[in-house]
This record gives sequence, structure tokens and C-alpha cells, in this order.
Amino acid sequence: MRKNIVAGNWKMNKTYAEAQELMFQLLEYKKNNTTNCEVYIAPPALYLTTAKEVFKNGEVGVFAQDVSEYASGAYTGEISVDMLASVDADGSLVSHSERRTFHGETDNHANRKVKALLDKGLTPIYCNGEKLEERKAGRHFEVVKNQTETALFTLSAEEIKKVVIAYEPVWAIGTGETATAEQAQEVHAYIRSLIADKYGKEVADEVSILYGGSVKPDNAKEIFSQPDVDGGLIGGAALKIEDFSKIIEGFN
Ligand code: G2H
Repeated sequence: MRKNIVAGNWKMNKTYAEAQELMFQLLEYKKNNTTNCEVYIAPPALYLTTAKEVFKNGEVGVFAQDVSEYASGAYTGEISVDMLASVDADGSLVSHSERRTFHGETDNHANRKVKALLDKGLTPIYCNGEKLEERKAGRHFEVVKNQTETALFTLSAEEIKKVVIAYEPVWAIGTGETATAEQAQEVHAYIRSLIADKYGKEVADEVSILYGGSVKPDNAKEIFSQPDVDGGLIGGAALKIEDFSKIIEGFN
């Protein structure tokens, strides 16, 4: 059975003190509440070791926001998979749309990063999704198909089962504009069908597909109730415990 997951992508937010405060609030919340989903955070890389100390019993999964496709060497500013593994991080986001927009990342990069993570036993959360003009032109299925195939379809069946996919329509990211539950379901079901066609239904049914893009406490439950939506990748609303906990409760 695939996992339900609520993951918070903190992006480039919070000082160290603020980050610690939110981690402790989340730990407290996890201690006092039963959750029906796994909870992950992706804080800035600088705070990953602290996050692993705070969540030392694995209460919350700890993910990087990006990782290098290279093993080591002269790549200033980059973080390798081995480095993540050495601080016991659980995995990394891969090719979030902001990495694509501001850092020129493509699905070929994503493919190499996903593979590098899997090779060391870490979990990739691979992000894709169409831009506004692509949605308006009715090309969203085609775009998501190309992205998914390029980034993931060199993997073996055993490998792809370990990937978490986050469908994040770019027009819904940080804009307050959310895909309707039906729009999310339609694309999630399509992504799952692509995986089923290539690897078989059993494999496709194992892959968690999260929705991302302006998920808020008041729309989380409806989005998560869709059969092919296995949770969310949450940006802005992951930055306050009041909002993030309500989103987690979308699975209650
Ligand atoms: C999409 C999402 C988290 P937000 O980027 O990855 O951000 O919830 O702020 O739209």
C-alpha cells in the first residue's frame, strides 16, 4: 500500500531560531496527536542536522530541497547525496518548479538526481507540472507525460516504487490559485496510468503522488480525498504550525 504523505517545503524561509521553533512545535504536535499520514519537512539545507536531532526518533522525515547530481568535487554551493546520507537525511526534493525556473533545471537533471538518490537508499520527491500557458493551451497531459517519462522511466520497477511524485502545476504555486480537487485527480490518475502502462498496475499502485500548489487548511481535505491524491507538498502553509497541522488533519 502506498503511503499518505504531507510534506512541508520551507523554501528559503526562517532564521535558525525560527526554524528551531517550528521544528519543536511540530515535534510537540506529533507527540500529542495521531496522524494518518507520514509527515516530512524540507527545511533549508543549513538546518538539516538540527532537524535530524529534533526528530531523532523519526517522528518527521527530513528532506533537502535540492541535491547535486554529482558525487563530489568542485561544485561550489552544491550538496551531494553522500552528504545527505551522512547526516541521515531521508531524501530530497528534486526539480521543484523554482529550481526549474531560477536554475534552469530540466527533467534530464531530475533523472540523474533521482537515480543518484535511489542508488544510496534515499527517497526522491520528484516534482513536475505544467505552466499556465501550457494549461491554457490544453497541453498539460502532454507536458506531464514528457516530464515523467524523461525523469523517471529509465528506472527499474523496484526503483520507481521508491519515488514520491509531486504534481505541482506551476500556475498554482504560491499564487493562491489552487487546482480544483477534480483537476488534481485528473492529472494524478493520468500520471499513475503512465506508470501502469510502463511498469504494470501493481507498481503504479505503490507510488505516492502528492499534489502541490497553494494547499491550505481549508482545501486540503477535499484535495486529499481524491483517490489518486496521496497527500501534499505544502509551501507557504507549512511555515506556521497552526496551518500545517490542520493540513495534516486533512487525512483524519
Ligand atoms: C508549491 C508549494 C510547495 P505553495 O511550490 O512546494 O508551495 O504551497 O506555497 O504554493
